[in-house]
Amino acid sequence: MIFDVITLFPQMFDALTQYGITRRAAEQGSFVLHTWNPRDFTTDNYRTIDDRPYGGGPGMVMLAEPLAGAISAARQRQAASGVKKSRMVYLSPQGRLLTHAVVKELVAQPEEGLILLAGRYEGVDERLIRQYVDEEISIGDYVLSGGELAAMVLMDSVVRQLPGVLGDAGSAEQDSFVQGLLDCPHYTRPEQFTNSKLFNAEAVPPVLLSGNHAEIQRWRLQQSLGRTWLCRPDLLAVRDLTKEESGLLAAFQDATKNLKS
Ligand code: 9WO
Repeated sequence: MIFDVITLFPQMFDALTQYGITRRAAEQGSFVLHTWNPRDFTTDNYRTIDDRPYGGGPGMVMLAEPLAGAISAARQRQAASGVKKSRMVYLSPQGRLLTHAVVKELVAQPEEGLILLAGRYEGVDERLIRQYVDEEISIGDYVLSGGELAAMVLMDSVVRQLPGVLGDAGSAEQDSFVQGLLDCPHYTRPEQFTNSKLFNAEAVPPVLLSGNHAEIQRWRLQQSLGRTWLCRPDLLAVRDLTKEESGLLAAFQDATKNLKS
């Protein structure tokens, strides 16, 4: 997968290429990331990339021309490396919400190049958006200081779904949301906190120590269903439950009721 990012702060993207799973994915060529600084596409002596908004008001607006220069350079590089179609995405609070379904849609077009525009200041000249941007994507209803972190969130969520990126072949399929459910609880050693000043004694659920894999799988599914019902009932409303799942959830709900009374 090929990403080109238009950004005033290219070094921020080291967070993606220098750490963890996404670093390994870059090293093994699962994705390629190029950054383009609009400042390098300015033509004046001051290398100006912003100006005051028409109509007045606080803050500055990113100039259309340096951005268009950077976008064109990114498109040319993508075309030269064999990309048939580049999809131009602007990260903004006005965009379509990034969900697992959107991530899957992007992963399903690996031959398509993505160009991500990360804005700064109060935003970008609207004519640049109208004439160059195919789609706006939001990562949530809040304002950031710029689009860079949103671009990295998008790329991270896409890259971990690419084939061969997660060591354990089944891991991406087992991720929370892949099944439309929240994740189950996780436990690791020690089995008991003894003499700990930091933790009260609290047992690991015995089923996880039983070695019965079928039972463990059922318990985990039940926990996922129960947590989704408790924390995100909206997710359950858009998903049909199998007979087994309905039974597991009913038992979870029953147990919760007993806790309350
Ligand atoms: C600045 C601002 C100031 C006062 C009132 C409203 C305001 N909105 C903005 C604004 O949206 N600034 C943007 C900062 C300009 C473009 C890049 N920025 C950005 C992108 N902030 N937040 C995002 C973003 C992107 C994707 N998903 C969530 C947030």
